Amino acid sequence: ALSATDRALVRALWKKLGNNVGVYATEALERTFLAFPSTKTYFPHFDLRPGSAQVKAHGQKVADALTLAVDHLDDLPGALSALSDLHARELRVDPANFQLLGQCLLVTLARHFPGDFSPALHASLDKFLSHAISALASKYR
Ligand code: ZNH
Repeated sequence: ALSATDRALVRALWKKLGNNVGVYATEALERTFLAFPSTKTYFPHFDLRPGSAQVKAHGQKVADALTLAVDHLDDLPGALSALSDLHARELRVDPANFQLLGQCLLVTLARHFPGDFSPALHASLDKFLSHAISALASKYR
């Protein structure tokens, strides 16, 4: 589980991101599509070029889900349960892809906030993302 320190570090970072979580989530998505092109196959109906309004809108949705998760660190499976259902049953996204987006989010935030990105924050953010990802994967079976 996430320790009190993990929670505090993740919450402090989220506070710093403020209204820009969508900006970073969008950048992380763009990075995911470039670094791991197979992820693009889930978005045949999207314009995936950098700066795409569709990717930006989707980035904001992903950001809102992550912010909801940060607000429910005590119950990530509950907070992400409906979204897990959607990905498992309707979208049918291979959950291995969640790790790729998680990794790209970590790299994106590290690049924008190098001064904040201590090994301790790195570890806590990685833990948070792993827990959120396993909650998102929980309805697959
Ligand atoms: Zn996902 C959708 C979240 C990952 C694919 N997503 C979505 C949404 C959200 C999310 C919120 C919206 C929903 C509604 O509308 O209701 N995701 C998310 C998160 C994550 C994810 C949080 C992690 C972390 N996804 C993912 C991946 C992929 C995906 C990795 C692949 C690759 N999603 C998807 C799709 C969709 C979604 C395809 C649908 C889109 C449209 O719009 O169409």
